[in-house]
Amino acid sequence: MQIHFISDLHLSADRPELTALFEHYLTGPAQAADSLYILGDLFEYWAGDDDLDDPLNHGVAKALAVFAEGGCKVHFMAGNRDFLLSSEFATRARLHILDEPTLIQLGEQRTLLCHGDSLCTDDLAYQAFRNQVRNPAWQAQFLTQPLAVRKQIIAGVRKKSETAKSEKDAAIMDVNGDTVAALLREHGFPLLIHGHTHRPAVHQIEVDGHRCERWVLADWRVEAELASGEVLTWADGKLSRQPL
Ligand code: LP5
Ligand code: MN
Repeated sequence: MQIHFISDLHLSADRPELTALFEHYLTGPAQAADSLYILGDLFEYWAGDDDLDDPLNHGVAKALAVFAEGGCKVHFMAGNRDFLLSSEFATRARLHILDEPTLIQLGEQRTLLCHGDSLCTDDLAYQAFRNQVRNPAWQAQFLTQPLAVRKQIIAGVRKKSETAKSEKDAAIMDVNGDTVAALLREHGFPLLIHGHTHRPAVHQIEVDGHRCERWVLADWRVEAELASGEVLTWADGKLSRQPL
């Protein structure tokens, strides 16, 4: 029994090396997995399921569908860049969309999954933005606009976000300890797995006398035209990281 966790691939047409690495992963190491959890930011951005004819989106959905037909159950949780991904993509890619957070069992270990952005509560500007764009009424209104207009708006937001990030203290873009503790308390002190921060690590934390672990997934990236990624694997009762 193997369970895989990945996040923050940020697939985009600009970085074909990443898509190739993802396809290599699906046809290679992922074949050993019984379940795959994609914990958000699979895509650099997702403008709506009506963008499924885009070659990258179509290709990724197809690769996931072929993979799922091999018998692995694939789960997807929204990230801050692909939260508009919805049932049409899910059907096409043969994956199952998860609520955030979701509690699963890894053997005896109760394990809580989230993307991670909701834990970054010191980043007030981001949380205000998040509250706005995660509002279902806002999303419904946004989706009424033509795809090309949505892509233009997203390009503008991405630019603003990059400028905003360059002006933020790195510490406020990490998780807030009290927010993590409150989440773990609420869910009965499980192990926590998330991505988003691009700060892969295992943190040992104590909440109300309970020892918990927080596993942070690595992002996938391209450096000097070389793509690298990572999968977190649960096998033989323990978690380990495999570089790709
Ligand atoms: O993703 P990452 O790690 O680079 O940065 C995030 C936060 N930024 C975002 C924005 C996304 O990166 C870009 C948009 C993705 C597409 C979404 C699709 C559909 C929605 C359409 C939106 C109109 O999530 C960044 C955090 C960082 O993580 C670390 O946690 O700091 O947050 C910001 O930089 C946000 C800014 O601080 C404030 C918001 C700026 C944009 C304001 C534009 C207002 C437009 C009105 C529309 C609602
Ligand atoms: Mn993210």
